[in-house]
Amino acid sequence: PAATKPAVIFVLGGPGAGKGTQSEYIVNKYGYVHLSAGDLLRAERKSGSAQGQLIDEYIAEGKIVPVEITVKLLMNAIEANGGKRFLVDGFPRNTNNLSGWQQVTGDRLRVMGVLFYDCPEEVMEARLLERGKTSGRTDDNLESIRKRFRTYTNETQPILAYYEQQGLVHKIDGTREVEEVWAETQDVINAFEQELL
Ligand code: UP5
Ligand code: MG
Repeated sequence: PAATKPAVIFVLGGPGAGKGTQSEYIVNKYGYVHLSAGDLLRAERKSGSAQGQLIDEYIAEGKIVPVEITVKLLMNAIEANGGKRFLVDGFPRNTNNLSGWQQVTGDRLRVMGVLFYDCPEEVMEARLLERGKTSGRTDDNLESIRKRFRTYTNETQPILAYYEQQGLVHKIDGTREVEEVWAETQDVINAFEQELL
């Protein structure tokens, strides 16, 4: 029955919009399991597997890694976890991601909706350049950041439009202070929690 299926919330928004920050808050308050597709890919890269080199290049170029790799990492993490509620952060990012996900998950998971952090590029760029001073992320430099923006606009925004048409997108202004963004985020999660009762 639908109520017993694991629930999934997608967390989308441009690079630096605040997906990871808000996801951590949600995890702490509501006990969702946070699955950052980017974090999983970065960890896989470090594992030194054969795929590592490919992932490395895609990330530095701001390109989207082939879905077979990403979906496998996500499904492994979902299956390894007894959790019932998942935040899938930074995925699906293009139509290839979307169809790959749908193919693999079928109707085994319940997609509750999409948290969309909306933020202009100037704000995101400033945040990422600041973070880049200490993050060690190979894509937190101006050249990679601009490539990430282009990929986001060309490939990820159409995915948001797709979910928007289904009435699943909850758009949140991500430019404000973290605590203000968090206040609105909680309203959305509380509504999901009501639906899951
Ligand atoms: N910050 C956050 N919120 C703030 C606020 N309200 N006010 C002021 N500052 C705020 O935040 C970024 C920075 O801003 C931090 O310093 C934070 O303190 C500050 P964060 O919460 O980390 O934002 P987030 O949206 O998570 O930014 P991130 O850089 O992680 O976004 P990306 O979407 O670029 O990164 P991701 O890890 O998802 O993907 C990286 C790459 O992996 C992609 O470019 C792609 O190459 C690859 N990838 C795939 O190929 N497929 C996938 O499915 C996923 C990723
Ligand atoms: Mg992130």
